[in-house]
Amino acid sequence: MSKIEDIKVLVETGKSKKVAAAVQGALDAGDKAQDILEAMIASMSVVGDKFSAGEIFVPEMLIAAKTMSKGVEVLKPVMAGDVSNSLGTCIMGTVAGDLHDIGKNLVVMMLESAGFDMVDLGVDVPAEKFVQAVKENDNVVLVACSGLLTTTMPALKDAVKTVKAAFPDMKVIVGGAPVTPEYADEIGADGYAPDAGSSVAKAKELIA
Ligand code: B12
Repeated sequence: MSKIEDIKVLVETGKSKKVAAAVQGALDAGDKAQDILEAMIASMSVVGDKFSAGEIFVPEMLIAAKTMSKGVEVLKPVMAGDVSNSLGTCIMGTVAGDLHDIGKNLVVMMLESAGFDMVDLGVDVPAEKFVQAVKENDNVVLVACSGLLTTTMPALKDAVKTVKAAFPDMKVIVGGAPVTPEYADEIGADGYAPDAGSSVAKAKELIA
């Protein structure tokens, strides 16, 4: 089995103590950080499918998530860009009622590498807290909201509406598995990106 295949098995089976060494091993053997990351993302889909099929439950999902996060920690310094010019501050969080943060953390990592000063509000962020963070931080140019559940899509709408009501000119980008470009448009967001990689181009386009 290739080193990347090994990592996928470790994430899918939640072997959090072994994953960091495996990721480092793959890097040392010449595998690209991006390929390792994509493999781990694919593994989370496998985990989601198993959950849907009733083969695993919330605790197993949680352990897989923890495992992936430990793997990402090893990739972070490798993926970080060398940025000297700040593009401005971006406030990011997962919306109210939603505890999913792996995707958000990847977007934070990519935007940070691209030159944004990131303020990460974490998960389960009430709409008002995004507004408060815009007020409390300097040079905020972008608000980014993540939502992973169909049940928290209204919270995404609420976050966009609340930020726009307080700061009509503030650019807001949204994303997360159930979000579509049409939905982003419908709720008044300025932009949407399907993944962390493409979030960089969209974010830069929005603040240009
Ligand atoms: C791990 C996981 C969990 C973990 C989360 C731990 C953590 N620290 O994040 C735990 C165990 C807590 C969890 C709980 C639940 N989960 Co869950 N979970 C998942 C799982 C398996 C993986 C999610 C993930 O990390 N994916 C990998 C990342 C990299 O992808 P991503 O999040 O989509 O992010 C990418 C893009 O979407 C985008 N992106 C994300 N955010 C943003 C924001 C912006 C601005 C932009 C531009 C882009 C962007 O970029 C990211 C990187 O490329 C998914 C299955 C799946 N296929 O997604 C289910 C899934 C999301 N969960 C689901 C469910 C049902 C739940 C629970 C309700 C289960 C329960 N009965 O309790 C709870 C809800 C808890 C809550 N209130 O939030 C369902 C959602 C179904 C739906 N349509 O709503 C899924 C799809 C599983 C399934 N197949 O049924 N879950």
